[in-house]
Amino acid sequence: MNKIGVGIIVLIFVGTAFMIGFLAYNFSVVNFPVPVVHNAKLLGKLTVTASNATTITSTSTSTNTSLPSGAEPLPYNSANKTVFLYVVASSSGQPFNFNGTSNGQLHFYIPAGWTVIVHFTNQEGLEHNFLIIQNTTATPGDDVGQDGTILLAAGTTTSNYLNQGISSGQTASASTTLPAGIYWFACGISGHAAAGMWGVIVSSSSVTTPYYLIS
Ligand SMILES: [Cu+2]
Repeated sequence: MNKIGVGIIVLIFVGTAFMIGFLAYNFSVVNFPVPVVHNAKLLGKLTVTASNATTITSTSTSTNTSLPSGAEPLPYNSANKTVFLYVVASSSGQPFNFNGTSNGQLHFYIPAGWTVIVHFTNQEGLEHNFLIIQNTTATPGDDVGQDGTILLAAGTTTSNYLNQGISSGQTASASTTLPAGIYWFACGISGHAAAGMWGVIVSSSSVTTPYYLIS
């Protein structure tokens, strides 16, 4: 074998060794971390731990309570099992909103059987009202009274809700007790809920501290 032949063989060995090292490096960098990140995301969604929970202090006691990730506490009084919902038809953004949300984005979570006290303020040019409905349909139509049973009416009545609300700058209040279940809150004025003015209330025995989530 001449010198050129030896050189070619050496080059082949060196090149092969380099490629094996390169592939092993890429395999470790690209493949190894993926399952770890994936698991971390799943754990974050499924469990509440100290690192992703929000610690809050209630308005009436000094009890610290952990909430699900992304949740914000609602004001409440655990002594008389009351939660306060401050709801605003906001003047910023699109007109058919509650606290800037629409179409079921805003979810209130309350302990089953607690009393809900609603303070509903209208900042919007159009008249609006606030209803809590035991709904029997998936999404609201033009007349929400046809979509279930009205349990609470603020700024209107259970019979005049289609065209009676409060004007801009006014606040109306109402209260009711909600057994375990899933409800809508919605503006009852004809077509307003269908245009987006509704959200969800979850009353559950698994909720101990009232909170809300916006999806
Ligand atoms: Cu309305």
